[in-house]
Amino acid sequence: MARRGATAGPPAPLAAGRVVASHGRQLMVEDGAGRRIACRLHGRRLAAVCGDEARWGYAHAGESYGTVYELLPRRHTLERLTQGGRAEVVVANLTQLVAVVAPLPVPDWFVVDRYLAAAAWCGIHALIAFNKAELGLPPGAAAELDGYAALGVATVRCSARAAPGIEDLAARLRGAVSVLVGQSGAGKSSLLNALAPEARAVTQEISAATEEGRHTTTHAVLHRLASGGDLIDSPGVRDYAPPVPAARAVASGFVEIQGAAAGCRFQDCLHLQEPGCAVRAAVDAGAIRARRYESFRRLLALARELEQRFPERRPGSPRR
Ligand SMILES: Nc1nc2c(ncn2[C@@H]2O[C@H](COP(=O)(O)OP(=O)(O)O)[C@@H](O)[C@H]2O)c(=O)[nH]1
Ligand SMILES: [Mg+2]
Ligand SMILES: [Zn+2]
Repeated sequence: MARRGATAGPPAPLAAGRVVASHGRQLMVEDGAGRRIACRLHGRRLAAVCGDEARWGYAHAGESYGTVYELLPRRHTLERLTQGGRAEVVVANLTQLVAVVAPLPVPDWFVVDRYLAAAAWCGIHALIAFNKAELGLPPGAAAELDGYAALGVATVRCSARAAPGIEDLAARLRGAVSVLVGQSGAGKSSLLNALAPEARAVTQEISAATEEGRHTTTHAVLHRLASGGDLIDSPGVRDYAPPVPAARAVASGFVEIQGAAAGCRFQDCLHLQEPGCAVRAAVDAGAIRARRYESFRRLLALARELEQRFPERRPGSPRR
């Protein structure tokens, strides 16, 4: 059953573009001039995410949508752990992660730690934006933010509704490809709209082109900021978990635990009940925050659970 044009190869030459939104097989691609072109993926083997660099063209003259024929190798990717224990790429080619928290919904600092660990594992910079700052800080938030600042994590207090702070955030986004992550309702989309007022219209246009048409953020969308930098808004996730490395490497997601671990008696110390553990000693002495240590223990438990459920993931086993 010969389809028209089925045997035709990709048109030459292909143009370079960047995937700014992806929804199933339907994409929005931005070309070098900043034009957005609705595209489809060629063939079943390609799978694109927001931030992917693509090579595209029009399969037939006069067609209203383009076709992506090729995706270039990804540099940094933000991934999440699926129910089935697999790593799923959320966005590609980002350089910075912005964990957004707010007085409401009540911050889940364990989720913040999981995002920070994910950023460390994928080798990108991370910062915390405390949004809705005009509502004031809920109990415990100041201590948490000070704790992160002491670890060298930049924390910006800002508001999508009031001026102070948004300039600080804009300055930190300049020259970076950043993704806004965090609990649903923290104000990610509102921050994007405050930083790029045209984003609302662009988001609606993209939703229409990639069907849906809903107002809540259902998939990641990349926007260029007039103040400099690219910003990706992502849907809120109730319970983000990163693909954890092997149990022994989990500490590398926690800068202060990694630092203290050099003093442990055993090189393969997991920092649980081992004698001579410098990490436990630092927690007992208050030099490492107990809540951060609890975060570490939860991710360590997840790593061990995954090693049980998926023995092929164990270090030394052939991957996947
Ligand atoms: N008071 C206040 N409300 C905000 C602020 N930013 C966002 N909101 C509100 O918080 C709710 C969730 O915002 P939204 O941007 O959709 O959150 P998202 O799920 O993280 O994208 C909306 O009702 C916003 O109007 C802020 O800086 N101050
Ligand atoms: Mg949103
Ligand atoms: Zn130890």
